[in-house]
Amino acid sequence: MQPDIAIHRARRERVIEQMRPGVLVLATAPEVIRNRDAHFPYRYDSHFHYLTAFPEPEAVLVLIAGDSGKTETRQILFCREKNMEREIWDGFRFGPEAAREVFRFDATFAYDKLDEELPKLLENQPVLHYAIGFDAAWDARMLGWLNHVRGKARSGVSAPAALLDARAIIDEMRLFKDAHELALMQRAADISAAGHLAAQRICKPGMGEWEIEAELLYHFRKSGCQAPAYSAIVAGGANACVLHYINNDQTLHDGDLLLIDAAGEYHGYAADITRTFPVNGRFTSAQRDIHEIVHAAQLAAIDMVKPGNSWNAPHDAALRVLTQGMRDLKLLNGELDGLIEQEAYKPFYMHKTGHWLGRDVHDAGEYKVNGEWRTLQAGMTLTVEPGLYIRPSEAVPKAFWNIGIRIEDDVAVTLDGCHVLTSAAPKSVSDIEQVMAHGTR
Ligand SMILES: [Mn+2]
Repeated sequence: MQPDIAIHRARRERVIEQMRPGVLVLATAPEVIRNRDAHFPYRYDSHFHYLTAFPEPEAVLVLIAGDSGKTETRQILFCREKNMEREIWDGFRFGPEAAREVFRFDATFAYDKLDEELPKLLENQPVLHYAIGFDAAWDARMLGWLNHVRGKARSGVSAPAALLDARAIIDEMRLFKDAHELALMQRAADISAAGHLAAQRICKPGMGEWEIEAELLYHFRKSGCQAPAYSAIVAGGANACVLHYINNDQTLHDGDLLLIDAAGEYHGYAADITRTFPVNGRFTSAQRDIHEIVHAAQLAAIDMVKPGNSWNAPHDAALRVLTQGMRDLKLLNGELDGLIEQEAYKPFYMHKTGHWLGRDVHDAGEYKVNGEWRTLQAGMTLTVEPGLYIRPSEAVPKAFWNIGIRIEDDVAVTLDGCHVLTSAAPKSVSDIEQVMAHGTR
């Protein structure tokens, strides 16, 4: 898909309207060495790419918002020069001239000219917006440029008197996904769901967690995802009770469950899916009991995702169902409201029920405003992911030991409720057993 450049230019204009008057400077992510002279695969900065669609490293966005109308606004990009020698080794570079036309900037400069040109762009601007503290080396450069401008005070030039975090404006914009973004997220979700379906189809006792991981990554990449959205968790048996287990190097045993938390990234947008199913295709009765509680909690939470509800309403709904379910199974004893109030569920459920989802798997956006949980609104996208994790303990019947179950879907808030982006991944006990026995629901 070609990035829709008009959309990105319009986003920059919206930033300018909110920062007027002032200057914004936003660098993309640096390349990162993996070892010796080998790099990790390059991933641009999410904020930078949201505003530019420009994919190369060594690039800086500058926005200038004059205080009296559009004539003083400018959208500027610094990027690497064309370089035949480097392009033979590393591949195509746009270069400033083509970048200006293709990505619709008013002006572009070579990245090498930052020290020369950037201070000039800071002159006589009252406010500087940049990602303060995000990168120590960049902070040092920025302060150097600021001091350079301050040094010209006697010639009548003023330096920005106020520093603001550029991310405050952009985070809030990124929280609300437009149609273009929702389409990309749906594609990331569809590809990722297909990977989960494939994993359920091939899983058998004796396979390695790494083989299932390979199946997932194969599907993500083959269907067009550029990368996994995060390190896949493929956790058999007791490993499912380790929340961030990513070693994926153990063998899968008959009678155990397998928890998979994995998804792809598609043109900069993440999916985030978790499913838990029996390695041998049939839930034991204890596994089924826990799975049905988590599934019911997840449906109750999804039910609360609608405009006007508090961010925390899905979490509260999930807690209620999880706690009631644990009471029914005698894992907890006491009165429901009291158990919730005392957080008696905490040994079995120690995380929240979701997070914003978008370009980053834990996406930009505040969860509270003025100390109050945020109100859900159309265009917000989040995960809904309750779980139960039961470690061996004298207080728990042995049949439940080492059962770790999480069920996670990606949900977009709509005008009158919500849309589950990831419903193609089999989720219920019956759908999972069907798929594992017959390959299809
Ligand atoms: Mn998640």
